[in-house]
Amino acid sequence: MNSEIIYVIQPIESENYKVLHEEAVSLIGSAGAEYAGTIYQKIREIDPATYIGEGKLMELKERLEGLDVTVLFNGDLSPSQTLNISKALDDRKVIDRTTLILDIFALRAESSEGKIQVELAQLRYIYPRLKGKGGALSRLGGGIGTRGPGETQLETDRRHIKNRIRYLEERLKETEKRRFLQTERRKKERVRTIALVGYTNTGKSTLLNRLTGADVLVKDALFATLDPTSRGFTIENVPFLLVDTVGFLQDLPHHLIEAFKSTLESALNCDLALIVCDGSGEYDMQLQTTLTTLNDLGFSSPYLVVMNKCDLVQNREAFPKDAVCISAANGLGLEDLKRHIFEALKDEFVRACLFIPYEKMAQYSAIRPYLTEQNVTYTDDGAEIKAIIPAIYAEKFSSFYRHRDHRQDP
Ligand SMILES: Nc1nc2c(ncn2[C@@H]2O[C@H](COP(=O)(O)OP(=O)(O)OP(=O)(O)O)[C@@H](O)[C@H]2O)c(=O)[nH]1
Ligand SMILES: [Mg+2]
Repeated sequence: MNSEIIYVIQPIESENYKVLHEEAVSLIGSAGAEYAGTIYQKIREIDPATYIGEGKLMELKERLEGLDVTVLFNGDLSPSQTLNISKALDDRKVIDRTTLILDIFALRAESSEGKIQVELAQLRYIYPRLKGKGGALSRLGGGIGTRGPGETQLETDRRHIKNRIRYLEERLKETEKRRFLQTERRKKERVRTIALVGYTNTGKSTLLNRLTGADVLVKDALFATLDPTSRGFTIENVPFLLVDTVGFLQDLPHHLIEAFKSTLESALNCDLALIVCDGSGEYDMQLQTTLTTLNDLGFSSPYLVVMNKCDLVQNREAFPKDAVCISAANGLGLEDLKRHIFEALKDEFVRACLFIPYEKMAQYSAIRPYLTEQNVTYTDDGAEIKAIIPAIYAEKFSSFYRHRDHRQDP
C-alpha cells in the first residue's frame, strides 16, 4: 500500500472544476494514497513555462513549506512544466492527472495484455519527459508515477526505454492477433454480444454480476475494472454474451485510450452497447464523455442509455428520454432492461411458430441447435413449437413454418 500524501493544485479554468476536483480526490484514494488538501488556483493565462506563473508558484512554495507532500497538478502538464514546477518547489515531487491515472491502471492490470498496455502507456508518457534529464527519474523517487510493470525500466536510459517500447508493441500485436481470432470464432457462433460501457464507478460490473451471476470485482473506486471480462446470460432462454469494459473519465489521457484501443475496439465490436450512467450523479457529463470517447474510437453499434443507481433517485424527469432506469444493486428495472435489449435487437431475431410432423423429427433435430425453443406442444401428428430464431438462420426452418412474425409479444 502506498502511503504517499498528496496535495492538490486545482486550476480554476472552467465551470467544471468542482467535479474535476472531486474526481482527483477519488483518484488519489483509488491509487492508495492519502489526500492532504487543495490549493485552488485561478488561471487567467496559461504560462508556457510553469502553467500557473512565477508569482503563483512562489506563493505555492510558501504554503507548502514544512509539508512532506507530493503535489498533484490536476490537469495536464508538459514535460518542461513538470520539471520547472518541481524545481521551483525545491525539487518536490510533482505529478499530473495523467501520471496518477496511469498509476492506478498499473495497480489494476491483471491480464498479460492489460499489463503490456499499461506499461506501454507509461513508457510513452514518460519518454519525452526524460529528454536531456539524466537525473529526472531519480527525482521521481518511489510511489506514484514509478509503479507498475515498467518500474525496473524507469531507472534506465532513454535508449533502453525505446527498445522496450518497440518490444512491447510487438508483443501487443501478437495478443491482438489472438483476440481477433477469438472474435471471429464468436461471430461464427453468432452469439449476440452486448458491451457494458460508460463512466467509471457507475455500476457496470455490478450490472454484469446481476445479469450473469458472475463475481467480478465491484468497488467504490475509480477504474476498478481494467480488463474486459465477458460472461454469458440469457433473455427468454436466448443466449447472449455480456462484456464489461474499462470505465471512462473526463480528460482520460490520450496515451491510455491509444493503448487500450484494441481491447476496447474488440468489446465495442458488439451488437449492442449499454451505456451505463450513475442516475444519482453527474449523468449528463458522464453520457457526454462516454459518447465523445466512443466516437473517437470509431464506435458505431446501436446503444441503450441505462440510468443506474435509481434506488438513490427521487426525480427522474430530467433523465434523457428513452433511458432505461435500473438499480443494479437491488435488481430494480432489470426485467424492463431485458425487454429493451430484446427490442433493440429485434431485427436480429424472428419469432415463429413451427410445426414438425413426427416423421420429420430427425431432420428438425439436425437444425434445432440454431434456435431457442420457448414452448412445445405435442399433437396427434407432430409437435408445435414456439421459437426464437436468429434472423440469419430463419431460412433453415422454412419448411416448418406455421407462421412467423417480428412482434415482441408472443
Ligand atoms: N446505490 C447503488 N449503488 C450501486 C448500484 N450499482 C453499483 N453501485 C455501487 O457503485 C460502486 C461502483 O460499482 P462498480 O460496479 O464497481 O462500477 P463500475 O462501473 O464497474 O466501475 P469501474 O470498473 O471502476 O469503471 C460500487 O460501490 C457499487 O456497490 C446501484 O444500483 N445503487
Ligand atoms: Mg467495473
